[in-house]
Amino acid sequence: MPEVLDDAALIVVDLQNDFCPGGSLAVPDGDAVIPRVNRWVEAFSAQGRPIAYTQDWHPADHVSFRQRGGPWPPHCVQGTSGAALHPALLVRGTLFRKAFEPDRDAYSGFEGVRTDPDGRLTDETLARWLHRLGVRRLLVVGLATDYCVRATALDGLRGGFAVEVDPAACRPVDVTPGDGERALAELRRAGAVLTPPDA
Ligand code: VGL
Ligand code: ZN
Repeated sequence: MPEVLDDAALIVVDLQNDFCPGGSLAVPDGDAVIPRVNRWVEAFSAQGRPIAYTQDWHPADHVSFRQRGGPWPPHCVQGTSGAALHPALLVRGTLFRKAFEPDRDAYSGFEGVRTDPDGRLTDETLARWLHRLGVRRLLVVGLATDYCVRATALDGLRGGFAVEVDPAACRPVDVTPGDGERALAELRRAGAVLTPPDA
């Protein structure tokens, strides 16, 4: 079992059907990260450490969609199967939803709010929840390296957390080839630690 520090939380970013093969905004090989992510979920939950799952959660007329002049095909529309977490993902934690306002996009999990067990949005942000639980370090994994993983990790660093990103548990969209690698280099420069592949 990989090592988990006692002030750490795991942040699983947007491991949703639409970002996996067959989805409307499929990240190449997106579902290939699931075994490695599940291993982290097992390790964090065995240590009793918090796990946050972020979920891109757009209204049907979201500003990021092409029909409104945005860069993306429609994806992760609230309540659809495309927006659901991938069925092979182990879910043992708390769900945070983001980008649910029609006219505003949000890549970072830190723009998300906690959902209660009935799936209703609360007003508790991810940062507030992490502080409430005494978390000081984050391990960030999921999709996509060059968008929501990048934005979440950078916000974590700005918020004063020690941030680790496991590249083997992430995949990029790579709209331009190399975007994923550039995002990892930027994260390292900003102070994030990249998990070695043999962790
Ligand atoms: C994402 C593009 C659009 C992501 C979300 O989760 O990385 N990418 N919406
Ligand atoms: Zn989105």
